[in-house]
Amino acid sequence: MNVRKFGIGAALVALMVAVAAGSAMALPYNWQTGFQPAASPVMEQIESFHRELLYIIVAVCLFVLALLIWIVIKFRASANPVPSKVHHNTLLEVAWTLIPVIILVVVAIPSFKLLYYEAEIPTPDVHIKAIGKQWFWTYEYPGADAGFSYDSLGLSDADDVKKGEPRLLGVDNIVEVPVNKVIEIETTGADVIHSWAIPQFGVKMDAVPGRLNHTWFKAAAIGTYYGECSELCGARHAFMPIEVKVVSDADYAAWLAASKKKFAALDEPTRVAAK
Ligand SMILES: [Cu+2]
Repeated sequence: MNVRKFGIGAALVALMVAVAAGSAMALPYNWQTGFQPAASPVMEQIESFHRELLYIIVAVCLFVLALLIWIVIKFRASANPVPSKVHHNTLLEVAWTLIPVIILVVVAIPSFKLLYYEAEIPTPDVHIKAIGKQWFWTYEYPGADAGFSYDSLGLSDADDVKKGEPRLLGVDNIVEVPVNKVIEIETTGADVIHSWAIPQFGVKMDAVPGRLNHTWFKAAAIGTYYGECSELCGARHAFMPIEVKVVSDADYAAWLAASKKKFAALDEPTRVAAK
């Protein structure tokens, strides 16, 4: 009983911490049952579709449960010693075929709407290429105002503590993006299949060698968002996190200028070798 009490207490504390931290920094917590708070229009729609499905599923389950209980009681051996041999009931058979079809159509329409909403990328303000590698991410910011690339490696437990990052989620070089702007992410893999995923943005896109996949998000609030490689990619799959810092336009411009200088030096040997 004590263990149980402690578990619920810990869950409540974790919930309060998560609420206090606000939606921008919401991390998963023990005993969590819902999603991390949505921080992009796509994730908001995923959440509301999830809610609609939940209502339908609960209604179907309750209906089936009620039928089962009714049958178990009404047709039990003591109350019904001679079983009925009735079979075929056209009305019933048409109903139990048509009603599930109608339910599936009701589910399919918003489902396809959401799929298209996710797949059709609005005109992007920022374009980033994320290249999955065993076991880190390389990011490229192309374009005249950027034109640099860098590696982003997961931090050790000790470094996470030092930098105040959540365990296994902090990285050395963070991805920065401006708030309320359409960010297009192009993913590919350098060796095996990885997947670039940030739950709060509702983004999960496979990074496949020899292929370019596209996805997008529009971060609704300034803050730091975490994700992980979400395709089993080898021994250190669990150690290639994704960290995205959403900042104001001015901060983004400053970061871009500083990164251009910082990472240009690192790019130099590659450029010479490529000539
Ligand atoms: Cu991976």
